[in-house]
Amino acid sequence: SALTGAPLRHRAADLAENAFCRDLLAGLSKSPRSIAPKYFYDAEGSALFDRICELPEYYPTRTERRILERHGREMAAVMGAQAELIEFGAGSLEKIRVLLRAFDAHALPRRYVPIDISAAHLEEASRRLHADCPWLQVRPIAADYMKEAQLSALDDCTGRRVGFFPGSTIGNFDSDEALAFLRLAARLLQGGGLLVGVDLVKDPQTLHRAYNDAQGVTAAFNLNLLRRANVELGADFDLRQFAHYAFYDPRRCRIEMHLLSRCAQTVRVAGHDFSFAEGESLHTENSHKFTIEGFRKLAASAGFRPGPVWTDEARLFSVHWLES
Ligand code: AVJ
Repeated sequence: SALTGAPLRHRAADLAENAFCRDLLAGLSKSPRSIAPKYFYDAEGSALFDRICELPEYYPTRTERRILERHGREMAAVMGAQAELIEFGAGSLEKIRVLLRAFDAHALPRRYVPIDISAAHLEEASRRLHADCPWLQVRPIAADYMKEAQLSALDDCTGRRVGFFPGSTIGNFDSDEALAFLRLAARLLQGGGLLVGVDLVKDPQTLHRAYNDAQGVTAAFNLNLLRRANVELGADFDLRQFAHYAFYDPRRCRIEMHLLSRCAQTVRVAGHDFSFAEGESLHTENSHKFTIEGFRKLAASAGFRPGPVWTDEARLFSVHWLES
């Protein structure tokens, strides 16, 4: 077994900078202004997200890890032996280590295929994982997993496919996108299934604190988007003139993150000027929270058969097995 070379970079992934430029210009041109949260994850943003996961206030990562530790054997059983294990938005490849420990030596996955938009971070993490688990074939794919055209490398995965989508990344999507992703996953994983982590609706204070940490790491993560625009697109955002703003909207069951302009100012991005009024927002992320039943209904409407669900005692977080 081997780490099969450098990540297969789809041409479109090499053009990620252009996609960022195009989407940021479009997002700044509309009202209200917004940008997709996938652009948080350059090298610096990925490192900041890893720090968020360690924060005392940010319960999802730690809670999901405990659920995986406690119920991993049941999860490994439904995922089955010799599977092609595909992870969507794999990040630092930390959670898969927890899941892999739960498999019996004779029932391991055949191969692990992490997909992530952050090519350099993925390459480095894949190398580390393979060094620690030399028995595991690791085949990273640097791609945007929402774009089916970038997933042609999956054609080689001819065995039974099972998916892993932890961390409640699904919460970043609006309901149309979540449905589109689940439909795509159900098709890609036909005959197997998807193990997906889903953050749950809970008291607003716990949610608020998780996105407004005392150390300001989440604020730095949010503001890093502007730093990235300055570095990659030659924009001239003054990071001191924007403020991190995150709140829970209980009617929509979601956290919203914004960057608020601290004053009236004009910013130049790739040759275009954008004026911000004092207090004007750039909406950077939604993070939806679900009920267990609500999520199962969503999965069923996308063509999955919802299976077992695992949670922690406080019901902060859930992990679902969906058959496809
Ligand atoms: C990786 C999308 C699950 O929504 O909680 C963490 C990202 N944003 N703190 C989340 C995030 C601010 C995270 N997800």
